[in-house]
Amino acid sequence: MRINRNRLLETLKKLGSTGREENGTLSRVAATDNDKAGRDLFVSWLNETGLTVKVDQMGNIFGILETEENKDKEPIVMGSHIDSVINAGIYDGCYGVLSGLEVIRTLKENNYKLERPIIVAAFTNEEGVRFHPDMMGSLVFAGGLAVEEALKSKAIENPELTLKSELQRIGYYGDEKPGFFKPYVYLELHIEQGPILDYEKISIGAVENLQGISWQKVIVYGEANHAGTTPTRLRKDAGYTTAKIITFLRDLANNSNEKTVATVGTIEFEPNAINIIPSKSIFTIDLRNPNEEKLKADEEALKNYLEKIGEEEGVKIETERLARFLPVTFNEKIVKIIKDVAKNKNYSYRRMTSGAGHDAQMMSRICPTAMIFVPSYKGISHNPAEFTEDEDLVKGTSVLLDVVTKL
Ligand code: HGY
Ligand code: MN
Ligand code: MN
Repeated sequence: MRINRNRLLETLKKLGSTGREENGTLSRVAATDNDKAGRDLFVSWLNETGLTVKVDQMGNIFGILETEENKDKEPIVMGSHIDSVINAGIYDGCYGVLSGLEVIRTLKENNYKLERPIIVAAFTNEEGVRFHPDMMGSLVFAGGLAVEEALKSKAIENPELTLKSELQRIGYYGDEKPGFFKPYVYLELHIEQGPILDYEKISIGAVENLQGISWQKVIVYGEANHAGTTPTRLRKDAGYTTAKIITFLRDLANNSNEKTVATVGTIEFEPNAINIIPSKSIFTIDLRNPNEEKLKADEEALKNYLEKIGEEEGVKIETERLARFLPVTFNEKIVKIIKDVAKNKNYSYRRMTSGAGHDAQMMSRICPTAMIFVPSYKGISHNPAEFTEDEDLVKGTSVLLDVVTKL
């Protein structure tokens, strides 16, 4: 039994060209019209394939293939997400969802006798760009956040809009209660989004664990003042303070032999004028480490630094927790099956850690879970230059098919 290579690549390209901005960039950000366009296309493919389509209150979409005989058994679930970051590539998330669809299509065409139902899932707001935290749809499905809570989260561009109002607006505020079924296993095929497989020329990553994530929003309150007349020693400069915090974070990462990574991805000054010392700075910190003790120590070091620099600069600093996820270890039995399948197909493979967050991080709370990676060209991701060779894409989906039949 072999997947249909052209159909897989076709669906990837088609979804990749859906929900683009006028200027051609791909930003299918959660619960926007662009996201709706991608969702509608995916649902049309599920219907075309004759699957039962269910949507839950978080807008998570499930394509279900079950029979009279097997419908009471826990299903095998292959999932990921089809929402994207701003100005994204076409593979992040979509590759895993469309590979799940391709696997189901292949099983169906070959009248494969399924012991269990099989489901392809597309989780809402994996990226967490517009609504915090990220991996939100799978987090709620896995019982890590109450659905009422999640639906109240506000859109960062307009606090009038909530996830609920936006899901209703795009027609994906579904009836099913998140967690309306318990998976037998959860498998997520994803591009690595990092440089290891590409650098080492290895085709398949058997992902054994995923690092912890800490997201915070920081607000620095300084004092607006004249850029020309105010002597440096009298300044309460929110901008300068922010710059000191960003360099502190880089030093923290550089000094961590346990590979801490730190990112300040968003920043805004008020009043944001060339000749006014910023009175306020609002920015976000993304801190990650595979080791929970180390991540906690990093958060502690940051907290102490904020107190110190606040004193020194005479500014007030507030923080708000946006997301905090523990590192997870995936199911060793499934990781072994992934390795065995890759080996039987004579594909090169290696065990590895995921640097990125994924829905699998949440689903591992409720069922045996593991991930399969394929190489990302030069490790580039969250960038339109994100790229994976067709050969590697096909290998990954073929491994997913064989892992599913083995399970
Ligand atoms: O942030 C992440 O790692 C994921 O892309 N949401
Ligand atoms: Mn992703
Ligand atoms: Mn992503």
